[in-house]
Amino acid sequence: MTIARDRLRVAVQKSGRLAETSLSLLRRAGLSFRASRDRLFLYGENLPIDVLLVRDDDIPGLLMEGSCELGIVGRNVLAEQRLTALPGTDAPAERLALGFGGCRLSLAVTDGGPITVPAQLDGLRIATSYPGLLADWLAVNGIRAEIVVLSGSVEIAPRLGKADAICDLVSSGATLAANQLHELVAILHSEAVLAASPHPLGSAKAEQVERLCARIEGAQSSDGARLLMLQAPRTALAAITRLLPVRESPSVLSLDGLPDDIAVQALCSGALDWQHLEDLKRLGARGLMVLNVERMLA
Ligand code: PRT
Ligand code: ZN
Repeated sequence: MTIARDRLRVAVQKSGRLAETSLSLLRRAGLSFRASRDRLFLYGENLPIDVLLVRDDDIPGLLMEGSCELGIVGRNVLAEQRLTALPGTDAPAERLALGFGGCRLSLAVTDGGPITVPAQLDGLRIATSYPGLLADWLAVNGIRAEIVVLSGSVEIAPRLGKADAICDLVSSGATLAANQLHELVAILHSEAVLAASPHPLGSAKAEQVERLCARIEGAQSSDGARLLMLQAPRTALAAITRLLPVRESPSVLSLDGLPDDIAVQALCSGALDWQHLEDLKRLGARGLMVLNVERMLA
């Protein structure tokens, strides 16, 4: 099925943990928007790309029915949808990992309780909002447990006597600790991902998707990227390169009238603090300059 709609549509969480960062990522990819009156739609002003603001749980369904071509959603939601979808239906695919909204889906048990390893869950009850992912993990690990499906407040199930363990999202671990629970094992590592509709796209839209993905990757890689420029004796190059948190091979240029010297341009990630610069200077570098990288395109 080819989708008959000219503009690309990206589904994004309306409010919640992923909402703000998802929109700021799209803005950093160069998109600008105008909100509709009902605030459910953001019209792309400079590219034929609109944003639909929805609940995160609705995003896989919107991709499957073809109402949106792309969506930003937790891998946990996407993977659960894939495992619980009707057989024969095409599931949306993860296109890019986006590096925010990090968390893990973990099995957790009561502090000081008898369960210390997952195998001891055999024959017990586990409360979760992720029955698909939990059932899959239990099957792979040969554990037969009863899955108690809850839509929220999973962490209080053991105290209410509804379950012997839980399987829930954890980020800092504070919620588990506040409920006298601790992690046994993480069954899925999650983060926000760009997911794509399984439906084939026409060439114009496919091109827009590629363009947006390249821009998002560029926006991600320019985060924390610095360009270091310096001059140094040619003999110091190897020692200088060893000191740098380089992302790729530095460019080495010759200097007019100075055959024994070079200019180096290196794309670096992470901190390039005063100590780094002083260490480079000690190796003979001079004219050191660190520049923030505004935009990158691979
Ligand atoms: O309204 P809508 O349905 O859109 O939002 P929602 O309430 O279902 O989702 P939301 O905004 O809570 O989470 C959206 C996505 O953020 C999730 O699908 C995950 O991919 C990701 N994410 C990252 C998290 C967490 N971290 C997280 N800590 N989602 C939920 N939690 C909850 C967890 O369920 C538990 O209750 O936070 C609690 C644990 O946090 P810690 O820090 O105490 O460990
Ligand atoms: Zn939700």
